[in-house]
Amino acid sequence: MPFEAPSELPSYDIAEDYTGGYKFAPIEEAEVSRAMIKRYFDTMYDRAVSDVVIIGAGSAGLSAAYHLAKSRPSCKITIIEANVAPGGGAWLGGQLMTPMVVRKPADLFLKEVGVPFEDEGAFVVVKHAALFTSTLLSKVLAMPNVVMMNATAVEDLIVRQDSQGRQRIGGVVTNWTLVALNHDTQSCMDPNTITAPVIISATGHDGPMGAFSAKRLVSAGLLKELGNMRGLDMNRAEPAIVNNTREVVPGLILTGMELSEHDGSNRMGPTFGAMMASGIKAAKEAMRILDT
Ligand code: AHZ
Repeated sequence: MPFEAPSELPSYDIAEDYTGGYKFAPIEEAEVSRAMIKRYFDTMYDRAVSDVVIIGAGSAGLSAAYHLAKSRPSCKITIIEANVAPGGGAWLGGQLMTPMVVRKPADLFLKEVGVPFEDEGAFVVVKHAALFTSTLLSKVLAMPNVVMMNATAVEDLIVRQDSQGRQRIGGVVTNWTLVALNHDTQSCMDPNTITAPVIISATGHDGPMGAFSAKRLVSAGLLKELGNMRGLDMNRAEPAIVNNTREVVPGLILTGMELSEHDGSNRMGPTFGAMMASGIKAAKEAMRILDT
């Protein structure tokens, strides 16, 4: 017998009882499935056309999402994160230690988001990187214009040609990450697409999936070669990442450590202010493009 949703919602007035009589409102398994499926696929249907797609929900991608979503409440922002757990490398500081160092003036972002810290003069320290990431994530996901699809990988970029023959990034090609990781073991498992006039790529430095868009620009012939991330120098690296955050190909903005692979700039190691400021700059770039 197929499950039929009730036409009128019943009301349940069940009190909590922790003395041995705890009861839940009744449920059908199919209701649970449909509650998830309907919302998820309605969201996918809606976000097949987005205003901005952010690839990667690490510290740079989430900072971009926060600033953009707050500045433009009607902008449809879709975050695609390959991992099951969003947050990228920002669950810990350096060498898997918990405190997170943020150089001033990026502490202003912590104040805005509401993350407490200790002031050390030129920099501040958040007691646990996870406090930063969980607070930022909770704010970003609570914004009604933001959707995040995790466990979903960007496998390719949509490249369009304008009337003058110029190449422009017009969206992303997606697949479930578990599918994306199995293209070598199964015959063709075709992907899905999301179109958007602006893509912000924040996939981190090179790694199993990192620097995704920068590497794809090279293989697609849109960038001659990767600059490759240079050695660690906090004083050179942080301003370079923020000041060079930009639209590298029409329609595609790079932010965070992905930019160091594109440009060949230094890494900064375990200091996160540049990720936040670069994310904010990426959001400002996105608004500039949307306004032109
Ligand atoms: O899972 C990745 C991570 O959450 C995600 N990602 C990568 N490729 C993807 C793809 N589709 C969807 N193809 C993808 N998602 O992108 C996120 C990148 O987060 P991150 O924390 O690695 O990068 P970030 O640039 O936001 O922060 C870098 C933090 C670092 S690394 C570093 C150093 O090595 O010196 N220093 C800092 C502060």
